Amino acid sequence: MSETWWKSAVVYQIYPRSFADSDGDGIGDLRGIIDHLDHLKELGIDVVWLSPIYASPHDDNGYDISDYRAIDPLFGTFDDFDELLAGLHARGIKLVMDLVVNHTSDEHPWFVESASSLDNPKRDWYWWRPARDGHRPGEHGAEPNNWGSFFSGPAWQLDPATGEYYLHLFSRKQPDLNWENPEVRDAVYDMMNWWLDRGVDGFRMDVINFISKVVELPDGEVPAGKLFGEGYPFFGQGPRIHEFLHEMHERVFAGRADSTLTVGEMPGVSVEQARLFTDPARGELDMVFQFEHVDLDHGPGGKWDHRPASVLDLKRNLTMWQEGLADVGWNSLYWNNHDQPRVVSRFGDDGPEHRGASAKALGTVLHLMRGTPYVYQGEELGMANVPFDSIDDFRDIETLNHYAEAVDIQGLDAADVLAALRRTSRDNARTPMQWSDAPAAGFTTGTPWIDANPDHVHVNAAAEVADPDSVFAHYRRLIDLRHRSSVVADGDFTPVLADHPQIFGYRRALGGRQLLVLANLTGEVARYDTAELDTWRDAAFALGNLPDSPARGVSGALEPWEALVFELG
Ligand code: TEU
Repeated sequence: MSETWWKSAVVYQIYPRSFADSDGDGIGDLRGIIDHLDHLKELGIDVVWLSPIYASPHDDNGYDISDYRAIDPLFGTFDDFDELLAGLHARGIKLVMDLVVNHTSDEHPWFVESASSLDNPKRDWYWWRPARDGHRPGEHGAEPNNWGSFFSGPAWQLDPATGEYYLHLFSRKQPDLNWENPEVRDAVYDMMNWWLDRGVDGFRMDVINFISKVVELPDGEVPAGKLFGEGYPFFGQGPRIHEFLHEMHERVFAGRADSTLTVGEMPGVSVEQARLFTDPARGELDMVFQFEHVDLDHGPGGKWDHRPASVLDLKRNLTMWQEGLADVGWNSLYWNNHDQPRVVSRFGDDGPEHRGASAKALGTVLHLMRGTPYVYQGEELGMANVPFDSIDDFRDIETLNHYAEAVDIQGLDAADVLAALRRTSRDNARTPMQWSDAPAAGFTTGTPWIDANPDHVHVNAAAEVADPDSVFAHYRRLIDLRHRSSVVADGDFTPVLADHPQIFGYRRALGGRQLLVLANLTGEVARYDTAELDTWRDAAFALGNLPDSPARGVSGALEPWEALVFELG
């Protein structure tokens, strides 16, 4: 297998808690995944990225790990894991695990030891600091710096037993590991090799750009109206990040490069930085998850402060990333994951008339760009955001903490905050996978840990897999086209109709063969000048998302949410 096998691969993300429950406890598990492997095979995907299944107190649904070498009993056993891995490999599907090593759970033995005393040998495995000068521990303002947590509140927690604070960029139960300490790095690399030696095919690396921090941990600027300082300049892409990632590459992936996939989740990464992280000559990562396109609808107040993103906003940013990584490096391509609201509700139209067409149009423009596409569970069905109407319906720590801080501390209107949660909460991505129109969407025979979307009665796999006009069928055709056409995997990217306010258009070319992608990403008819597309008048129709798309041709008009793909050469 070539070292860049992933250039023609498609990855499917499974959030195990919400995928399929086999034992009726209302929580997804490994046997539930085993029972649905043929769904993945039918879709045609090449790799599964499995969100954490390790031992965890589940403060952040498994992204708080208490034992990296144990399967959480909630999800099953190592026998189940081995059966899942064998079942995937038997279908030609690789397995990429989620690697969460910027932090552990506070219940991990490493942290329990580290916290046990000021002079414990593992004290320096985490970021411990005394109260800020002139303050006593526990006093207001005594935190060692002014950084805020991503999950609301300060990024420091006082440990009364030792009178010092520990750093947690996420929840209090997710203390940050100190990567400056070579013992920490050795323990992580050892664990990674242990999983790869068991047959795992790579890792998705959680906030991996946060592992190098400016060791002085200085205060950040406090934006207007905010409670805490901006720590990102001091923990995102710190001074040793490339050194650490290259060291990891040498200690773990060297010698395995032709069969593994590494993708680094990097909130805040720029395209210039991504060129360095994914340049094969540098031996760091194969690709990264960047966040610019999914931050476009964040207003000045951040993710909960919504501002509509235009088609021009979206296509200009995606084009910049295509052009920025054209000559070196590689893009990962995604709309959805377990942290993002459902794209059909966000950038499409989840109403009954256009849900299917807009889901297919968004899938088309994503999958035929240059990069490796990621499909998040349910995206292949066109699953939408959930109309929760009470804070009691939500489960996500980030969501619940934000609601409490916004309503109880900042005094914002509860109805307004709830509206923002309905639009943006991570729980939109975490409702049960919709297998059928049965109660709880066929996800469980019990009571699901979070309510299923009521629309499962008509948006579900049972209804779509057999329907040639379904979102599922369209995703299957997109994946098949990537597998069949080296133009999709290796071709270059050139925008067309670049200033059109409704149409995202681009051309892919490799040797004498070309693809043209035209997608109207609005609910109104889009008219365009065919002048720059004259050579496409007689092109072969390759793919479309409406019943009469094959007849459309390059005609100067696209129906609402219509996507067309043509082939030349
Ligand atoms: O997410 C990191 C991250 O950037 C999140 O703050 C994400 O951007 C935010 O939740 C979107 O609103 C990773 C995991 O994907 C996430 O599930 C974990 O909660 C987080 O790290 C901590 O491990």
